[in-house]
Amino acid sequence: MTTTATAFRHDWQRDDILALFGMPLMDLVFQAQTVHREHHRPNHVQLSTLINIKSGRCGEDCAYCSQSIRYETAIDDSALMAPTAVIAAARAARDAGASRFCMGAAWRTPRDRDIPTLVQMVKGVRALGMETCMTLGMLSEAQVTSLQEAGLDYYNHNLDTSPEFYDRVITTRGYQDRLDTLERVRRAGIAVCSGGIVGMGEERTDRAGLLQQLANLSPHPESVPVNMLVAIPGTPLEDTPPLDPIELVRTIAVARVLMPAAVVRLSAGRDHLTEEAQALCFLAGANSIFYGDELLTTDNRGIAEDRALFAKLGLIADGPASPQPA
Ligand code: SAM
Ligand code: DTB
Ligand code: SF4
Repeated sequence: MTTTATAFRHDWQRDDILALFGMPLMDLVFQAQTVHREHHRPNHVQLSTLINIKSGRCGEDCAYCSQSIRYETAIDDSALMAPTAVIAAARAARDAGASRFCMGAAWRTPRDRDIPTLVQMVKGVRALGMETCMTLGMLSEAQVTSLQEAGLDYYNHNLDTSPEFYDRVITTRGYQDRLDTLERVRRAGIAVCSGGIVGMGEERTDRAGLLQQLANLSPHPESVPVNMLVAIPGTPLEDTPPLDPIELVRTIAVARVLMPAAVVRLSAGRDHLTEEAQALCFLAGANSIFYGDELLTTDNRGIAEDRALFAKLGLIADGPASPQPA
């Protein structure tokens, strides 16, 4: 499932994008929903479940993150999980209805000696009939190749914010490092999952700048997670005032217009959104969520609540591609 490079624009200017952001909300959402229906099945939502396969003690200084060793946060540290435990969790996620299993690790970059374990995880999760995704930090060429050969479907690596705001959030890894990893992943034929975070105290022009960077990748990322900051006690961003949810809706709508064929994921922060705000996000073109009671270190909206919301809104959750009940 690779997006073709030719059909869409990759030359977006910041002002074009700010003009979209500034449209009357109903016009913007109408345009986004129109684009959405040209490229996606209406009312369908893709479900990805997250697992933290290695928690905490990360050397990077991402100001939003509970897992950086530099901040005092209330999380449990853990070594890399055993593949059998990861595969068991994937089976449970599949049986609860998720189609993709996204394995995250609190690393700047994996150690080469961990790659065989990661390969076993990919193979085991794929054998369940699920799509696989990993987010492990920066990857070398050889690491990308090993994961691709194992059958990894998606790699998540977020740009997080605009190039201008980036240094206010992360100093231990540059914007170009992130683009380089995305380029390696793309060249290896692994589908790209890349998005960012809104609500970190950035301006609208930074949200536009993040989407400009993503939309000017050619081809576009197949998957674009839009996270609302989860303000975690102990991190430098703990006291950041929450973003107005209508601005999240606008961000999702603009992402949909700029990247028509991408799956746009309403990601972290859903636990703090009303059902009405989530419904607006789906109307604006979000067609994927993180599904499961936890994200990496924080709570997600629960499965039962999500099922009830799907029923209320008439949303159809896309199940595993080839279900193989246990
Ligand atoms: N350590 C790897 C890395 O940073 O590339 C992979 C895991 S990292 C937790 C993946 C992404 O989760 C981050 O790039 C960020 O976009 C998102 N994220 C982390 N903490 C968050 C928070 N508190 N609120 C919203 N999004 C968050
Ligand atoms: C993404 O864009 N969001 C996910 C996933 N990719 C790895 C992570 C969200 C983390 C939220 C905060 C936490 O639970 O620690
Ligand atoms: Fe480490 Fe990733 Fe957290 Fe940054 S976001 S501190 S790289 S785990």
